[in-house]
Amino acid sequence: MLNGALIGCGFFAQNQMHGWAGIDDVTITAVCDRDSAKAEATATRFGARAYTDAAAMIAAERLDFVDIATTVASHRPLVEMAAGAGLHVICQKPFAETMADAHAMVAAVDEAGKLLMVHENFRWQSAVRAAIAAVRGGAIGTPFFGRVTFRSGYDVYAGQPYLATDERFIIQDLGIHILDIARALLGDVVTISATARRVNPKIRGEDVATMLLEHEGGATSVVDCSYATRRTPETFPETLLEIDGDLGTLRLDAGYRLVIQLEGEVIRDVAPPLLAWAERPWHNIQESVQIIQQHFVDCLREGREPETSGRDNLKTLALVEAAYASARDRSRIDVRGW
Ligand code: NAD
Ligand code: 89Y
Repeated sequence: MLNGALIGCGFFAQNQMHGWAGIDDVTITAVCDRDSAKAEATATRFGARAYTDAAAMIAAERLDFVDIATTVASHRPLVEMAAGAGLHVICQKPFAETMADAHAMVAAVDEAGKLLMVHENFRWQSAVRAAIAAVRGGAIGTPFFGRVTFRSGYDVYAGQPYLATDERFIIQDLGIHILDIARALLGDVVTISATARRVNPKIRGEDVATMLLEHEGGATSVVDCSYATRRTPETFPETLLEIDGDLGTLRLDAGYRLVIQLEGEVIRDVAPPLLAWAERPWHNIQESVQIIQQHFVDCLREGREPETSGRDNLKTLALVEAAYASARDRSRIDVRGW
């Protein structure tokens, strides 16, 4: 049995707790939030002990890992604290506010000889996973072009009010996932250029971003994100895909419809299951939470690095940082060595 503890009992952490409840051989024995009401509510809901101080919780509990579900500013101190206590770590995205913080966290957990996984869950959504498996399995030959797109007018600010007030919005919050999917499909990135703008006058950061990526294998992709797109049907929170290969094309269309065209056309329904605790339209994301957490447990058991490890996530985070720099300077940025 693995003993874990959750740090941060806010909006998204509830999904993580449900996810853990669905995984065998893991118990979340304790939860912690600086806000005692949130800690108590989550502890009561899921049957754990409540704390308001992460250091006190780590000292008092016998833990194998911590699952950090706080917003980005607290990630580095919490990851370093957990590493210092010799624990395995999962940390929510965005992993860090700077590349220096991200590298420091990877080094701290490495020095402790423990596993560090970033909760970069979009590439683990079952529909996206089906597309990744097909592309990696050679279903359309060698890919030379990709479009990875997320356009929505869904009110994300209601559940996550900080998204309306933070200086950075869509690239750091959502684009990070979509860039990560582009990497998962087409490989690591050499250069990126981006434009970004704010359409909704009521928020502080950018809510539209369009990014052009050159991948190591020679493919080009367009990664485009918007929370200012009003359309019917509303596709939140689906990521749509179009990948051209030298043998054929693959699309992940709205409604979780996977289309592979070679001589003929194969259409598969890859809609995610509605888990007992999940709610539409979030069920797609909620299922991926359980899948990525199961992946972490499998990696711990088998002694291997998670696909979405801290080290791997440095490459996704570099794209986020470079996208902001490119949009600001109107430049094209080589991210190798970031
Ligand atoms: P939230 O503000 O609702 O919850 C964060 C909680 O952490 C708060 O209750 C806060 O009191 C607590 N906290 C902060 N610092 C702490 C500390 N040092 N010790 C103890 N508690 C602390 O935020 P949220 O919307 O749940 O988002 C949390 C993270 O999850 C963000 O980084 C966000 O980007 C991410 N998120 C990920 C997904 C996904 O699909 N992967 C979806 C939504 C949000
Ligand atoms: O915070 C974001 C995430 O990670 O997935 C969707 C989201 O909740 C809003 O953009």
